Amino acid sequence: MTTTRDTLLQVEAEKSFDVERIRAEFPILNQKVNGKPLVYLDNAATSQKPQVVIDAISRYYLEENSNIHRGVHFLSDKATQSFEAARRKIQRFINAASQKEIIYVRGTTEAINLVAQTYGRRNFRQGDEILISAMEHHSNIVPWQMLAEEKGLVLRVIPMNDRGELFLDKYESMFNERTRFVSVVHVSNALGTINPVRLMISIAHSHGVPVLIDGAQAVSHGRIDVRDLDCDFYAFSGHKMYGPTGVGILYGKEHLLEAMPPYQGGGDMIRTVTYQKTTYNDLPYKFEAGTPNIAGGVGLGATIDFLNRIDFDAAIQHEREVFEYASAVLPEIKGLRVIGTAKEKASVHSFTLEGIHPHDIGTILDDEGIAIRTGHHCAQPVMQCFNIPATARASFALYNTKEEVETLVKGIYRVMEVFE
Ligand code: C6P
Repeated sequence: MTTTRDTLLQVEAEKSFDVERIRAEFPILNQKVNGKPLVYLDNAATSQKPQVVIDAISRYYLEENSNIHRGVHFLSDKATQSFEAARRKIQRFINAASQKEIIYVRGTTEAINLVAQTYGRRNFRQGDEILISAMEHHSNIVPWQMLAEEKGLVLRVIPMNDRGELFLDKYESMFNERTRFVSVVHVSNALGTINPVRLMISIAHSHGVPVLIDGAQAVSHGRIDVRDLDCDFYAFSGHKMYGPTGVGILYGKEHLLEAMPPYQGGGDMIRTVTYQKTTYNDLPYKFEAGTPNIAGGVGLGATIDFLNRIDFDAAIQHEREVFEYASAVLPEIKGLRVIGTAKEKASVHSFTLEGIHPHDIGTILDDEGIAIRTGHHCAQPVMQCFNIPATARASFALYNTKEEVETLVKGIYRVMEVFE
């Protein structure tokens, strides 16, 4: 007879983190590249997807495919339910107060553009100031620059030190009566720095200024609680957190979203339309014009189920141990310079090798079956700050292992041999 205690023990056992069992859930990892076992260390660009997410997308198309919020028929109802159930899972995952605060978008880039083009266009006037940081991805620079050009705004940049940490005292002193908005990255994709966003938000709020957090690199490396952070907006992409491409989330506080004009016009975002006047739908649909990425939303819901099932906290702990191992061994390589040495870091190791262009590092590592990213990582101003054209970047996920770090180190020595 199975007792409650047996069941509890079984659940606990399921939850303890076994990296080999997790790797088995990611079929793509089990392959050879250039005759060597694949070592996938380009997770900051996009993470791999577990079988359950691939199956959920496939099942959606095989069994449920239909347009949502529109039909009275069986399939439309089923598809709508799956898509909306996923929204509620995402809401719980980031601890948002209401599903009205969860807007489906294409990804982080679209989420930031949405806020710039709606909240920003409505609320900013000539001479108003927006604060961003010195370590932003282009997605959190260009949308604000475009708006600044159109409306005569001033974009101000919170500086950082040579370890890649923001100067918080300087940040605080940048607020004045023209400061209208702060938009900062949670975890830098080029440096790995974890910014103290909770503190930064409370400083901004003490000046009455709302804050958007670019969480593209943060959601898969730690628990995000938007109410605890008290951020006004939080943006992230499904594909960097083991979910599908083409779907992401803008979280926004309900009262802010309520007061914002729509982003795009079209189907589903309206309540009534005449040639004279259109009235808009309720949240969150007001911001979701046209047929959304339904399969993507369903896939993202399955991703959340996956993260909950495997014990996300244990996975984060495992990833942290692998990352710390890499942090210890990489700097020991002679001629290797780590770019971004902040005290608080996650997932990303950017580096250069003396006398060797990062693209050559990437190409030779690829011969060894190791996938990393090389270049400016869509963060050209960060490269300018460090006076380098590019870096090689190894970025980690919950399925990476210490053995893979060792393969990377051997690969780097191989690169150096080639250039000797
Ligand atoms: N960074 C990287 O290799 P999208 O493309 O919309 O899903 O995410 C954009 C984005 C925004 N902010 C940060 C901090 C990011 O890292 C990214 C995407 C990838 O670093 C692709 S350039």
